[in-house]
Parts: sequence; structure tokens; C-alpha cells
Amino acid sequence: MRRASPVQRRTHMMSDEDDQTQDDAGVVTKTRAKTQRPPLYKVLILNDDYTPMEFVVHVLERFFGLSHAQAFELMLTVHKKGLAVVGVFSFEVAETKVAQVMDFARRHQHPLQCTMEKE
Ligand code: TYC
Repeated sequence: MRRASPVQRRTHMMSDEDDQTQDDAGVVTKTRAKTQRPPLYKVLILNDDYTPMEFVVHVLERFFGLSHAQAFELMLTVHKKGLAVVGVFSFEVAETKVAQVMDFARRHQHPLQCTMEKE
């Protein structure tokens, strides 16, 4: 008598994500393991009335690897719109960037704010 739920035997690993099983009737089934992507976090810079434009441009160059032209353009976006996403990172990298920017701004006595949010 056939079993209701046939025994699946793993025949061989195709790759990290694929494997192949064969039941006792000889039916080969491929399964694909779902790889979980780690969540990403947006880092945002907020506008304020006091931080000098050149300081924000410098922050964007120094901590986010932007060219001077890219940094200037993004700073103007923040200035006009109130905030902008300056990058998307893993939790640990986003947390480090936020801490670096906040510390740098505080040391220069500017009220610049940098935050992160889950994408
Ligand atoms: N609004 C500031 C000024 O006029 C410039 C500024 C831009 C400040 C972006 C913060 O995230 C900021 N000096």
C-alpha cells in the first residue's frame, strides 16, 4: 500500500538554495529554500535653520561618500523639502552613520539631526 505522505530522500544538494528529493515511488522534487534578505534602513538628514550649508555638504562628502556636486545637490534638497534620504544600509551601518553624524555635528555645535528608519 502507498503511504499517504511519501518519504522524501535528499538525493544531492544542487546549490545552497536548491536541493532535490526523491520519494519512494521515484518522483524527484526540487525545492528552493527561501533566502531571507536582512532588513534595510534609510538614513535621513533633517533641515534646520542654523547649520551652515557648507557643513552639511561636508558631512555628506565625509560620511556618505558623495562627490561635492552630489553633496551640494542633496543638501539643497534637504534645505528645500525639510529632509532627504542620504543612504540605505544594514542596521549596523545605518546606526554607525547616524552616530558619526550626530557626534560630528555636536562637536561643532550645530543642531543638525540625522535619523534612521526601517525601509
Ligand atoms: N537650512 C540651513 C541653512 O539655511 C542649511 C541646512 C541644509 C541645514 C540641510 C541642515 O540638513 C540640513 N543654513
